[in-house]
Amino acid sequence: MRGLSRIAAGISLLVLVSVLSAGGCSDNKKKPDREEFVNPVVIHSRDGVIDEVFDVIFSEHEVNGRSFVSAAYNGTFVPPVLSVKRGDTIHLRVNNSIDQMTNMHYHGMNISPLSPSDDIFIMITPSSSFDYTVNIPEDHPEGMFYYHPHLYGLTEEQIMGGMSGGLLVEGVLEPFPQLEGIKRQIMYLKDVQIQNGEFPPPGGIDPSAPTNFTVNGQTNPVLRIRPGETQFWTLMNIGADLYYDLELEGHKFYEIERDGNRRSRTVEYEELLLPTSSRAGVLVQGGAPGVYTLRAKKFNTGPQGDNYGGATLLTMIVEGDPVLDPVELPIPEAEFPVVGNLCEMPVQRERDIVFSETADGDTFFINGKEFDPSRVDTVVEIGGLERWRVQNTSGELHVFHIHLTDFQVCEINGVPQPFVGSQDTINIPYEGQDPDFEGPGEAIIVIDFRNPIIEGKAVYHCHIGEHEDNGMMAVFQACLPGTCPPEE
Ligand SMILES: [Cu+2]
Repeated sequence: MRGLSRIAAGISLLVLVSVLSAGGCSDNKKKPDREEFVNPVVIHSRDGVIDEVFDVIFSEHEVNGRSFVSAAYNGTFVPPVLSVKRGDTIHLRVNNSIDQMTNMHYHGMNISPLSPSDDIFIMITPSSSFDYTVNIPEDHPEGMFYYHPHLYGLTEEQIMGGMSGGLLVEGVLEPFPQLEGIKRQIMYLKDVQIQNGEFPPPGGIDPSAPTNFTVNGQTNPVLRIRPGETQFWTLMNIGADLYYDLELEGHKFYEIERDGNRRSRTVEYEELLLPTSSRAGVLVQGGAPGVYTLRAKKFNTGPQGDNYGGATLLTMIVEGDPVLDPVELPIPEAEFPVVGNLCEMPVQRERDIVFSETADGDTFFINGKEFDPSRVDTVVEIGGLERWRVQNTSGELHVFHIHLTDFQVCEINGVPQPFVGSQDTINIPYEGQDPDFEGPGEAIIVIDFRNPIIEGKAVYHCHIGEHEDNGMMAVFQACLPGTCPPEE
């Protein structure tokens, strides 16, 4: 957290009380008619192509009965899911009609970082446009990705204002015939702070401040399921800063997809932690008839970090005729396509990556340096795997994310992790969080740098918007053997 947060923390109780009474804190507002849960609009590719225009405009939105103005794609807080198949092409024109720069990143996608594809060094200046072309390879992982701006210093506020939405590569359920035709529910988990009736001014977001939790822009909508019915939910933490520690009363999450990768087997959770930018594809099966809540629990990111209040995200009503022949859960492991265990494979290189911050929590570093887009911090030779030890010497959690590829988590604070597949985001414990583990918190991951499509420059960073915007980001250059520049 930043110094601002400290000051705000002192008066947070007072603020909380006034916001609660104004109905600002999610589930405390009693409405006579609860809204039904609504999926985001889905735009499907046609003849292998999506051709869309996103106008970035200041527009008025209503969340939890309160209105505010923020920059958004085509004026909506809940932009569409772009749904493609392997081998498709996305043509996306971004028109910048706000008074800030912006750009677009295709989070988690295994695509080219070269312009006009996933080049996050592009800056679209006010009153100008950029035409992105994203070619999705024929062997691209299937699952849920997302798009959001990646403009250094402005990412947090642009995302919180609504600029993030789903990018679906279809096909993740295909190996499982028993899931054919099941209902799919896509849930954008986003929060927005509204201060004195307005979206926070530049630099005004305080991650610890009271906020409005939403699912697809809705506040605690009702979602219905039959007893024994199995639905596929994609829970997407696509907000600016928050962790979501999720609990579905009386029900389990059966995860079969994480971060746009099919798992190697079903992973069962009573409680599912989604750091910023994580997406989980989970099967949920309706239990006994009744009313159950999906809650984000209160969450503390550490002594140097932030406190998020909890909220009810939605209410699940189990009702109607029971399904007579429910899908057997978990899905048997034998039905999952085989995935290689990267943690057991030889690596070409090992590195140490250290996340740190100043004592006042205002400035953030990777390996002692603040982000500089003109510097190359890490040169990676394409063709192999690398084992990275990502350490956190600060007193708050950070979220490691790398562009263009995925990694497998091998160890967290010395504890070997079960093999469940790859992901693009991992929470890094803070120093001292685990009394049994001495020194900085750490995760050991193996990153896949084998795909030549990643040739070019991209970044790895903390995905907490506040930290990323204040220095916690570094550049990597992926090069083909024989073409690599010397490392600085
Ligand atoms: Cu961080």
